[in-house]
Amino acid sequence: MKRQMPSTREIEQEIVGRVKTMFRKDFEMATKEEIYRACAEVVNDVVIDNWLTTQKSFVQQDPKCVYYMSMEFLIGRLLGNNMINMRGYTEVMDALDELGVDINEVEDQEPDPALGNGGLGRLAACFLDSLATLQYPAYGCGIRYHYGMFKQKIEDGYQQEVPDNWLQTRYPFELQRTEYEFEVRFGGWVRYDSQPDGTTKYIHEGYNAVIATPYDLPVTGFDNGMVNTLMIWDAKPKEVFRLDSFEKGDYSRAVEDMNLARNLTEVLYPNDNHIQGKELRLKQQYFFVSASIQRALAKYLRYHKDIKKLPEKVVFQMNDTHPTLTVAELMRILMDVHGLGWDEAWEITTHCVAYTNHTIMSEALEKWPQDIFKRLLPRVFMIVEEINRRFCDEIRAKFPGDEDRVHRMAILADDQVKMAHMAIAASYSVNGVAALHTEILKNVSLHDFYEMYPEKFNNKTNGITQRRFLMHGNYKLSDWVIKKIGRGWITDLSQMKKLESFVDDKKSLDEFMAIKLDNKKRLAKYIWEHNGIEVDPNSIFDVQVKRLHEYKRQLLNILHVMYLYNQIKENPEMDFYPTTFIFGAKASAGYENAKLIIKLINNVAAVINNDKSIDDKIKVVFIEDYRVSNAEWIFAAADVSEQISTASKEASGTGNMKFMLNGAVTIGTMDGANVEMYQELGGENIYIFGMSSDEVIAHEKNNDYNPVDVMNGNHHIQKVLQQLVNGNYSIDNPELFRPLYNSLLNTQCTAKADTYFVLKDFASYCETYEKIQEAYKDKYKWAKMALENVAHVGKFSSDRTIQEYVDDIWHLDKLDLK
Ligand code: H53
Repeated sequence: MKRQMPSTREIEQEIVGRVKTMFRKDFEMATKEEIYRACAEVVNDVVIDNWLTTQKSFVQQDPKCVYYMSMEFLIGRLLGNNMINMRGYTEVMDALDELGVDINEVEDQEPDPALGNGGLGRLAACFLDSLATLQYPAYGCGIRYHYGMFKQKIEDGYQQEVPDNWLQTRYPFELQRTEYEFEVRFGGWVRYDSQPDGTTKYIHEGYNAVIATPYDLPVTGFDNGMVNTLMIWDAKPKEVFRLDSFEKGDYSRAVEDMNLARNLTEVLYPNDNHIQGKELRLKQQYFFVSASIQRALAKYLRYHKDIKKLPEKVVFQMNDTHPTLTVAELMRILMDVHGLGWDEAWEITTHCVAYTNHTIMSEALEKWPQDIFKRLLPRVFMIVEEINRRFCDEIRAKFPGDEDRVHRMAILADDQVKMAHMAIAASYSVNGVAALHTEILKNVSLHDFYEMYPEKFNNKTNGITQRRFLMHGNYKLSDWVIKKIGRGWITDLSQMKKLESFVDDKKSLDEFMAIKLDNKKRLAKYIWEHNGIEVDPNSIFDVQVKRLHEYKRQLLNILHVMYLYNQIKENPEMDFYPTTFIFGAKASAGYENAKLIIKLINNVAAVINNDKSIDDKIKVVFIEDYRVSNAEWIFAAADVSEQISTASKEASGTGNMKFMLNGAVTIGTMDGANVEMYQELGGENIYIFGMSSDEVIAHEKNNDYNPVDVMNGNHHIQKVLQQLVNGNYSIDNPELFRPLYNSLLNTQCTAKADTYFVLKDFASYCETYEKIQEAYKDKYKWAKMALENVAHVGKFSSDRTIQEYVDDIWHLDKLDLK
């Protein structure tokens, strides 16, 4: 039986009661943090009852279950999310109101669990939300990083990274489960033992071991009593450091084990779409993969005898190549622990694992040096060698005489272990994350593999959860939509189509835009409090928030702002609708150009915002520490959504969908899921510019793009590029932005220039932007366009995505919770 949240009155009493018992305080004396903790316990109480009921149904119904294997889960704060999903948000808000406390301030006390970098990690969190809402049994499997994504401080325009110690105080939503601990082994060597029956036993010796301890977090479904589990693994030494091991001469082993455990889960690597190839990262991968498989198999074997039937009950979805060790580790456990032969183990493994590819960027493709891999995981490496040997034979059988192809596709080649190749060789499904991306995988980047296994390839266009990104982040719009079309969209986003009947109704459009204005005021206040910049809520809010990466082209955006500023300076009377350009982005700590782009944005902001002569026509704001919690407010306040990646490079994008859901109009390239947004919206409700992916790919292939030619033909570009290096935006150090200038023009001839076609797309971007300016002046035209975006967002719910994964790949059974 689903347990409901109590009434407002009861919640109020419970909060007061909890404050008393937890902190020995009268409510009036409690800090905001203590009130947050009390609220969390009130909500937890309901969540845990439902968690127990869900577990009981699991045992009774024995459904097939997906293990979503991911190095990242960018879950964001859970209090608000759980209150929404338990249908108790308003009740808690009212109860707190009665007690004279603002719910936003209480929610603000929760650390933002930032166990991910960007799109990939947030997608995993949206998927868990949808799985629980659709009542599908699922476990998220990840790592309990002690330090999540760093906090970003901007000092003198530069990004500074500050550690994110989210576990400094106890996190109220996690539950340590020591009863599900497992051992994970690293290093050592493998001894062969011939058995009397002619088989060989492989014995792993001389290893270092750690104990993996899971912490379970509840994943609540919307209004259905379903609570799935996200297990994040922490490490501890197998044996606490003991003096007797010192006496036994094992001192260094004991210290090694302790250090290994201490380092393993310490920190999330802060790279998005870029792999650094650090040994510790490979250890992290093996650690959580091994522990998760062990727990999954233990759970399976508690209720089933026949390990060969594992694929009937278990599927491991590998989120990018990061958890690809799942393939070899599952093989190892099936053979070395459960005594199966190679063929039996391979049969099971290849029916249990599926792989999602999230990028075509070559720097994101994981390749591990074989020597490191072998030293760290000697037995697993042997298995990879055998997988590779058999896989190469299979290629030869299908394409006789084509040794080039064998070399291109091999898992072990060029002294490296190619993780994507192993993932594809073993998975029964390989999917891309947007239609265009999947086509590029099939026809270009994974073409060899597509020719070998066409049946494995499929597309699953990404999605987002409307519960967090509308109901929680933009409750005013959410309430308005409920008033207009009812509540069905909360679990069936396609119902947003019903808003079509209001797109020509001026009264409705007025209401809709009044909500946008309120949200802009909320963000303007945030900007004032955090940046000390006054922005006009009546100006156009033009927003680009996402990770800083050259392919995402924040540089194109800021160069365009510099161009607009030049235009206004040259023609002060020019007709220009005041616009606030808002940026938010973290750069990987070692990514020099990305960090310099942040500095450029901040310097441009300083110059423009302080230039009285332009009458506040342009304001530029860089929002510090962009993260899930402030993102919700930013999406709600946006008029224009910037989705301007170089066509073919953004696999899907999910920010684009969050803006659309909140009624922003997109300016974007035909890249990733923008293409499908265009199809859903029709050309009138989205602004498309720039080269197509085919054109980009052709230029890359032919190597025939010369940015200098583009510059020579466009004096606006010449001017902004000059301003990059003449001290206009860096008076003290005119050379400061030279590396960006060089990256575009390559005057040094050290590398390829303008890899991401910023200059090539510049003119088209400027022209298209003028149309946005024009459109915004017509209030109802704009309002209609914005509402059309909400009305056509249905496809981009992660509920739709998850249903497709279930239908085509996972084949899960819904849990009956009655
Ligand atoms: O994954 C998102 C996509 C987005 C893509 C992103 C991503 C990462 O965040 C990290 C690594 C990686 O390979 C891909 O860049 O386009 O929307 C979810 O699929």
